[in-house]
Amino acid sequence: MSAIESVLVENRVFPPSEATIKAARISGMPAYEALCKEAERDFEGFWARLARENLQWTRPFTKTLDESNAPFYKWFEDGELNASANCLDRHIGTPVENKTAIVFESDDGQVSRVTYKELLARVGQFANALKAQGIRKGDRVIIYMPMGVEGVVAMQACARIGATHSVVFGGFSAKSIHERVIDAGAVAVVTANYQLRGGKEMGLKAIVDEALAMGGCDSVKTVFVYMRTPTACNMVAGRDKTFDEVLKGQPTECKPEPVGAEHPLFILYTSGSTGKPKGVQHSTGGYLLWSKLTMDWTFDLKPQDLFWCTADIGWITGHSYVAYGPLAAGATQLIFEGIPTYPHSGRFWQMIEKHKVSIFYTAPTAIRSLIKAAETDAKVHPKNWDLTSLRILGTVGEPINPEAWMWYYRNVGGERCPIVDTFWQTETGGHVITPLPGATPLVPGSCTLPLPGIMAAIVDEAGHDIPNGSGGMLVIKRPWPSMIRTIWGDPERFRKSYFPEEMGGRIYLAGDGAVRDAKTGYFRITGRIDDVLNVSGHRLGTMEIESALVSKTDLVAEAAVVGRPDDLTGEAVCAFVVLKRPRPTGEEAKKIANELRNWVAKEIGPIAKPKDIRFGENLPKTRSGKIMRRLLRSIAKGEKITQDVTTLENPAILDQLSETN
Ligand code: 6R9
Repeated sequence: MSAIESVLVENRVFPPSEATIKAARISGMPAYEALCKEAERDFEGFWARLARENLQWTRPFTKTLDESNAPFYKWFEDGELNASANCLDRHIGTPVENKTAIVFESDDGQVSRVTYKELLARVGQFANALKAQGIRKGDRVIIYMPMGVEGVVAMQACARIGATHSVVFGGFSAKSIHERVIDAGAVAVVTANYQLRGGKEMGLKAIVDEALAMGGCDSVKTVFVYMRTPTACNMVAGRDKTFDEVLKGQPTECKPEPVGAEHPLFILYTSGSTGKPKGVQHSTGGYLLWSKLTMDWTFDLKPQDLFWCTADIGWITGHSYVAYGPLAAGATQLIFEGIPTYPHSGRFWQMIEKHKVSIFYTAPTAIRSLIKAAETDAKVHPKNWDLTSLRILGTVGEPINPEAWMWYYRNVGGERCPIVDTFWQTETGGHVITPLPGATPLVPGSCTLPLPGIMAAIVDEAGHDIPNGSGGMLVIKRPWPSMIRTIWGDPERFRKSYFPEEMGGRIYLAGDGAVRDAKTGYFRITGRIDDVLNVSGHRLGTMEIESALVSKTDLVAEAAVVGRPDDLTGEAVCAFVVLKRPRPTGEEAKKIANELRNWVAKEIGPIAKPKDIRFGENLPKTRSGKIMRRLLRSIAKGEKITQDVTTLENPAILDQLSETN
């Protein structure tokens, strides 16, 4: 596509076809607007209606929303339900019970299927195994698992007995697990001996062992080990038990434990702008309502759909649109163990053809890398596969550039499938701003309009509305059911991070910049306004990476991390480092840069590895000693320096910091 076209396409509009509108659950813009009006007219009544229609309550709620202790909002508080019962038991005795819940494709292409009835039995049996190991309602369980049925079973089993799970992404380090075990006070870890990705067997249990050996993890009494491969792994007597051992003799029936609607279903750690990752705490009732509702609204789910969300269960997307939403909605979903580039970069397209996927949900970063692959090797271009089963496409995790959007629309969707560019966050629990496939006219690169009941706006620092056409901070002015409830163990940080006093302390600050189109009011997200980077759709705190770097105390004196734009990963990590020895150059600099990259991978995970590492004798600072991050961002981008640098003690460092290694 030419550069001119790519600029023009931003003004192009793709309305849904008449047929799509006619067949959709939310059929046309008037239907969307009617829901928005209903929410405005009777906010609580709207949510109460949806909560009653979409969830099964063992004890009905009588109060919808409690704002008395804002921003600690409570939804459906006196109601009781069980999340697992709402995902599984509710389908028993209906035509869904014998429907396939999960189609699993392993890394090496083997396919297996589980029906709802079978999944319920597996969840029940694992829930009994958890109980037999003394795990009770309210306990926290860490899950560190590969992508597969067992990870979902573990999450659902926790939910079934009222234990709060905290899934740690399989690419995170021992140190990350250690931090989360301690912060959450976990009593157990569920893991696998190995995971299989891209034809490689990678240890998971060994990393758990390393984490638990770091000290302070006495709360962990049991480690459940799923034997994904026949390869043996270290087992600590008395603590570690294989799935086979714990499941043996356990009945498949386990009564779901009713919990209050506000009971914490899970904690999911995510990067913030300061300090260690935040344990985002989600509720049971409001969260589940949202994941079910958005399956129907955003994905227009139909009984015959084959839904595929490619996200890992270690991320919020894998919670809402793998572990909970599709099951609560009674969908058949595909779960894939491997990676999009193995054994070749046409794997996704091949799998869509093979399983007749009808709804496909992935990240812009995956699309960009597959575009690049298809452009260099015609054999992996999507045109080599029959993708006519697709009817809806989705993206999540970062802004999608109009070029990538157009490519996805044309080459994957055959100019037939609406693309839902879903904006949301770990904290929002599910989609908040997104097109609806049978209603919203699409504009490439825009997440378009808020879902009904989401009072999204763009404001200035004081919380005043900014007119359409000008950029500002994205906020949500009223609470919504699936919002973050608190930061686990740190309510003050919750309040400070998301509900700034300057805005009155009740409005949710998303942490993203956004602008609304002057004519249509459509939202376009312009990226984070805090010190959070988005690398391939993964959130990373600059502070976290800085702490990791300076924790290499034999080598690093000081470090500053910023993001810079990257064609493939959206943003790339760029680290400026002052060593405790003379500034290295040439081969030595390359060697140390690699050593530091591997160190960061070990401390946080490979996704946090800095792409650029630059060495200076010192860092540019203001008179008061603050690192001039804006200046560093310009240097990282390779821009000409226009900022005032007269306060710099040693202007020569600007040249030093421009050299990459
Ligand atoms: C679901 C998820 C949240 C951050 C968010 C924003 C970015 C997500 C986006 C998007 C533009 C979209 N983001 N979706 N930016 N358009 N459709 O990704 O959660 O990992 O917590 O990241 O991702 O910057 O603030 P999480």
